[in-house]
Amino acid sequence: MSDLAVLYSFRRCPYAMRARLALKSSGVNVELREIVLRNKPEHMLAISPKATVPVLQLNDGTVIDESWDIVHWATSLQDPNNLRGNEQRISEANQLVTQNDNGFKSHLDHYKYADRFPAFSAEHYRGQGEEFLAALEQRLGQHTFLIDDQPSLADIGIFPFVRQFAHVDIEWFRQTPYPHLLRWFDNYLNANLFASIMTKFKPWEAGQDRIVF
Ligand SMILES: N[C@@H](CCC(=O)N[C@@H](CS)C(=O)NCC(=O)O)C(=O)O
Repeated sequence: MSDLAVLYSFRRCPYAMRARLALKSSGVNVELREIVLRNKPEHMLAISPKATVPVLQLNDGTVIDESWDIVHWATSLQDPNNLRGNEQRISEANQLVTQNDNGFKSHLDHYKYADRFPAFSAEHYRGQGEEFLAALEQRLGQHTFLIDDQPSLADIGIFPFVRQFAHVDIEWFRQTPYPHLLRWFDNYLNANLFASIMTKFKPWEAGQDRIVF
């Protein structure tokens, strides 16, 4: 058995991105197994029948298959960039990420795949998602990052979703009246941390050399 925890991940999944951002930021190494959603490895399905990525299996067999739990696991082990901070900062990040996951993500999916949700137009769904962007803009007008002037769990937890929303129609996104959000977006997009989690890997196959991430 590997001495490293194993992470099943999918490069373009925002939940998996959030987990990889936390792992890279913390410096906790794992064995990365890239998957494709239409062909999930048997081992991944065996340890996590709900069949979503990311999935992390620790060497004692424990399975963590919620991205936000992986973020907490990694940053609790070590947190050189101080993403966590005190209880209040962590709790604020948890609340914002809950809004992202329980509200914004659904608007994002409806906007991105509007043809599958013909009840309303893409613009309608975009407008619903935009309310969250406006709330982020307000925060980012007050400080450099979402919680304060330093990156926190909230920034790595939410950035991948804003990025996906932006890329549905990047020209629209760039002309929105949210200068602070655009600054924050560009800052993260161009950051080495983000580049470091977007390396492309071939889908994992049993028996291959392990990829230490
Ligand atoms: N709440 C889960 C959601 C993960 C999730 O929905 N991941 C998507 C990909 S972005 C997935 O694996 N979907 C299953 C599929 O498309 O087969 C988490 O935070 O980890």
